[in-house]
Amino acid sequence: MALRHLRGPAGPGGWQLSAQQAAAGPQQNNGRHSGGTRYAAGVADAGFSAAETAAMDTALAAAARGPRGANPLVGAVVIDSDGRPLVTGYHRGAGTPHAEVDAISEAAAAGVDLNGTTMVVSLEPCNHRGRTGPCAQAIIDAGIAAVVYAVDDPHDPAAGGAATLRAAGVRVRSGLAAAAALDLNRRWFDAVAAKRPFVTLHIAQTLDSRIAASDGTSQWISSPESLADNHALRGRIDAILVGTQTVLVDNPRLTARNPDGEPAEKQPLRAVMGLRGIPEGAAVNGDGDGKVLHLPTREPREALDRLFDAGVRHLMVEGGSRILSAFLAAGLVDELILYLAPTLLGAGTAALEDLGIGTLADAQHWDWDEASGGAVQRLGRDLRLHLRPAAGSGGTETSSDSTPRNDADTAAGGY
Ligand code: AOF
Ligand code: ZN
Repeated sequence: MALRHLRGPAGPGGWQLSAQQAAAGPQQNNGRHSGGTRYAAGVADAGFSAAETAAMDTALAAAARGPRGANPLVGAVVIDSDGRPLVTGYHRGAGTPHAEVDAISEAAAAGVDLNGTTMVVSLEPCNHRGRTGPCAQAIIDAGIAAVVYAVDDPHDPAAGGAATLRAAGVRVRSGLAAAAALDLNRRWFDAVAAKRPFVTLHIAQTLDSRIAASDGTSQWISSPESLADNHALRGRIDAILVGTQTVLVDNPRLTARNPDGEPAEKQPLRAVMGLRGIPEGAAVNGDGDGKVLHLPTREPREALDRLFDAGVRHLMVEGGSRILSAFLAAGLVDELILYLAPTLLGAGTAALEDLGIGTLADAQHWDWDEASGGAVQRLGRDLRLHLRPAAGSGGTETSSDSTPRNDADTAAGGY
């Protein structure tokens, strides 16, 4: 995996446009940028028509409807030679059709001929057959004459679609709305560059940030609707992670289950992090399906490296509070989903422990994430809050040395 055209992180985390993407203007179909036209990303996109610019806005809005995870959010709009939009597609998550194929399928279903049209897409069309694809070939097969895309795909196995399209005679330009497209998937680009899974962290808590009562009872703080939402997420991720403490205390199964309690079709790898072993009879061992992995470490980054080597590209960190805190303190959370129950406990286990923040100036800042269903949703009695780290805040990756050590995090305690 290598990066092409993208640079980063700039300081702790955060992406910058490359000189090519930020300053060179649209890349022309000879594969070299023209050099003559300069544009400030997000201000004016010289070299692109008003119809293409409007189509890219629509594509970015459509992209944001998909779920975050192993794959980036991508949208595609096809316009005719008069600039009229014909179809819009977007990617609905790893394993489902890519945005380009979604748009092409929509056209096929509606009987719309795409010969001679222009596809405007928020990421370079992929060139590989992964879980799906390759999109470049699907575009060629559909007879699409021109492609305008926002940013290059930095993911090596998928990259190279632009060259394939050009070789087939498709006119290709890139750089339109590059800043917005990079920002939409900022943390996904970071994860790809760092060769680690995209990390979603989940907290189910009371109004006063408790995840269990004083006596340890915690089932259930969340509404049935929140639990169902979380199980749907479990069915989309590659792996779910808890600490050994959670295995010893809560003995969770960590399987994805349908609302009727039946196991979902796709099950995540169940990962347990911590130095203590997993007891033989622990529910997490399942029925010997081999989908359980013990990670004998307390370092989030080390756990992520091992999971990445095991093929995990989207991880959900489930708990408990020490694991949640360690990932947050290390800046290794890309997406935060918080189920907030209208309940008070006043005492009990707090969702988070010390994050190593001693003064307000060091606070972690988060943005409300309007993508993937919105920043705030009502799920039964609960609120589901959706956030992502603010650019350049404490929520960006730091060295693991900054992970706070707890007194309890010893041989006796730990994860
Ligand atoms: C596209 N269009 O809508 C998306 C792309 O495993 P796969 O087959 O789903 O491929 C995943 C990779 O494809 C992902 O890492 C990224 O490089 C690219 N995502 N590409 O042409 C899309 N989501
Ligand atoms: Zn693709």
